[in-house]
Amino acid sequence: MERTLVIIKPEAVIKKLVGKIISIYEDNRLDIIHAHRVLPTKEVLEKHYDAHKGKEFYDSLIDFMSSSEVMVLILEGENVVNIVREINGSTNPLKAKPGSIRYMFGETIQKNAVHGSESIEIAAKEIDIWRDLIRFES
Ligand code: YYY
Ligand code: MG
Repeated sequence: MERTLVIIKPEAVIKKLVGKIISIYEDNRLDIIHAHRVLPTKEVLEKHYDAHKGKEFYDSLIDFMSSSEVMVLILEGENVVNIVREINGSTNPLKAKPGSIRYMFGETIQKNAVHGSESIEIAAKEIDIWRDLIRFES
């Protein structure tokens, strides 16, 4: 069954939006097969955001994502990668569709509430990158 990695980002955890965000995924019939709250290490974040290394927002992004605990989720379901990207909405909350998580809860392009993997292949890589930190074994 297809899987994806979701990260509920630091500002959304601080604002106690974890329950609301998880409910939105469940209301869309997706299965949360793992959830783990953790302070991300820079080592894991540097692997996770490797594709953005060198971009002007990269250092600030790594600092922000390691500033406070996140909730890491693994979701499972048919077409879950695309469904989650759709539910999350555009990267920039100002451009996200009404009803999407980033529209409702995003503050800025950096503090945009959630991360969702971009493809099935990237999801598998990201799950491996986070595996030890979130104690996910299967
Ligand atoms: O996959 P997605 O999260 O929607 O966007 P990406 O283009 O992969 O960027 C990853 C991450 O980087 C984004 O969620 C916030 C941050 N970011 C930023 O802080 N400033 C930008 N101009 C672009 C992206
Ligand atoms: Mg991305």
